[in-house]
Amino acid sequence: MTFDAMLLPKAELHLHIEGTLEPELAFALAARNGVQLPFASVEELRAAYSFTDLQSFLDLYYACMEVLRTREDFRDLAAAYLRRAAAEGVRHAELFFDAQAHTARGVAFADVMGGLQDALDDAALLGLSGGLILSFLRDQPIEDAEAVWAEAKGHLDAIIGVGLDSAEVGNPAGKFEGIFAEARALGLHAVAHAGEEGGPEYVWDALRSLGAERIDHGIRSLEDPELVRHLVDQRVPLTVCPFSNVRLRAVDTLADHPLPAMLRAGLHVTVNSDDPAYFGGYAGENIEAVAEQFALGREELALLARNSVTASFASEERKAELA
Ligand code: ES4
Ligand code: ZN
Repeated sequence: MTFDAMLLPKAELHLHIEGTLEPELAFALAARNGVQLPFASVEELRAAYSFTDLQSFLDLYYACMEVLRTREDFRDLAAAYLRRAAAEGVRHAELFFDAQAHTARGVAFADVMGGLQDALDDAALLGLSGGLILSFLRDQPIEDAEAVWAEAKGHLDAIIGVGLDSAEVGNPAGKFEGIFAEARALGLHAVAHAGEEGGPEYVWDALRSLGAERIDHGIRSLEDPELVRHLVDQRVPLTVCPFSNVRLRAVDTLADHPLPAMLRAGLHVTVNSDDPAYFGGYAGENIEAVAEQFALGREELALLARNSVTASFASEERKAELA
């Protein structure tokens, strides 16, 4: 029997929970909430999953979020994701959520958090651990981030960290420095998307301005040898998302993906799914595809799985269980 890369026990560290909204669930929630999607059918929506860059994806991603309105919606969304993840060997999942995208539409922060936490609590009964990372939208006014952050401080026990996402180029991290400093002082972890479409200077910016402990994507880090040295020396994990990079045209094809070069450079790389409903696969499919594309052996796959656990924010006890 061949080794099944898909089922490798692992941690998922780069997953936007809103990016797990499958078209079928989007239409079910639209009907439940009396919301109109700008597509006539599941097939028509799926046919729109053809992106030219990050922004073309984000436009659809934010449009589909309109169907998420109640605590129950967020619970159902996360429950569906966690069920699927568990079936693919995910034992620990850290979920980004874009609170600003919901509060801006009049959805209560407590309903977003509460629904996601309900699903994580249920998943814990099945042996799947995890946590929530409050992600700020780097292309939106800092005042919106501050308003969400003020609310989040009333729910610190339910958040493991803060993150930064959305349109990267032209939106440097600096304006979020104050929030991230405060979050870190309160004991939260800090991560940031960088080096996805933007160059290595965005990775330096995330490290220096935000104190980011992990870099989400970071694929363009290889363009700066000094940065690579720094990331290797400091063992900064990079949460790489192969399908995402192909679908958003950050790389031409999977064969052109820098994952093997990143591994050869000694970077602490993990493989993740980003927005799996939109990009063609979950963590298991991403791992399986790179395993096949780059003929990764058992040792390299075991390294990727081990990296995902060591780069996670699970407790040391939990990491030992997952090792
Ligand atoms: C995202 Cl792929 C990606 N990049 C940046 N921000 C995002 N939010 C959701 N998916
Ligand atoms: Zn992402």
